[in-house]
Amino acid sequence: MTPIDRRGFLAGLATSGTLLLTGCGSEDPPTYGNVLRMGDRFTYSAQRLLLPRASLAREYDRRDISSTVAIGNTDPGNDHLEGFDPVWGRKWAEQAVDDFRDWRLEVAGAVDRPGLYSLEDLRRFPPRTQITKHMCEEGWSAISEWTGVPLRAVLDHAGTRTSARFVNFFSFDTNPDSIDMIDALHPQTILAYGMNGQALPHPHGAPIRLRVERQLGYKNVKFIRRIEVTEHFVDPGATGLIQSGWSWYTGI
Ligand SMILES: Nc1nc2c(c(=O)[nH]1)N[C@H]1C(S)=C(S)[C@@H](COP(=O)(O)O)O[C@H]1N2
Ligand SMILES: [Mo]
Repeated sequence: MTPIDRRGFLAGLATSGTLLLTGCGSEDPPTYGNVLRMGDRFTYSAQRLLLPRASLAREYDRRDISSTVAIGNTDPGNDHLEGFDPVWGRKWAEQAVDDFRDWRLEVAGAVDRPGLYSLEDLRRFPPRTQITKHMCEEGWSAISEWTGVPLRAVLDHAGTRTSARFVNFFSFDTNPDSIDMIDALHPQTILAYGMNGQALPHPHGAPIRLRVERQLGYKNVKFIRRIEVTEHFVDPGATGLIQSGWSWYTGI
């Protein structure tokens, strides 16, 4: 389909259903305009039109939990691995020694109360536990139990402005990424500090990782140190995944 056909197709879907399409541009992913990113627009528009905004990813039973081998950059403190950041990688290694007692999550940007949160602070929010299937773009999947604080609670606490549209995540390795407010406020979107009943293991993203259950594996940023709320889409640059051809929106 050409982009024009897609637009017609989506408009058709919208008017035949209960949804009203108010403007063709309103559901464009922020990466729209880059010819390599045409597919993003289709997935994003289709999902944003067809799925209720708070539709939940499937949750499983304890007996479904599979043993998961951590993949990706499993050790941000290892300077031989791809994705090593000389400043933040060393900091991560230092903080890991005493179970991240000195770690603080920085929350900044379009918020009225920017601040720093310790793991203890995050554990004081009402937690959410969910057993979900992680689906890696490379083809494997694994079911695990994740416990953490709903991202929404932290965004509320920090006084996120109504003008905010994106939440950007920065990790201790070079893996910046972002999600839109619909995913950020989704009830299953959590900053996980626990996995399968234990503290989040180092290779799986300690001290905290994002769980964004309606997107593919690589959107689940591990080893988070900073969150920045923005009113506009920010391309994270050379180390961001979209520059190397990965879709920004990978709804499943
Ligand atoms: N910071 C960071 N987050 C990351 C990655 C990474 O290399 N660095 N890899 C991603 C990919 S491709 C996947 S599939 C999952 C893997 O999570 P796991 O190691 O817990 O299985 O983490 C994602 N989050
Ligand atoms: Mo992945």
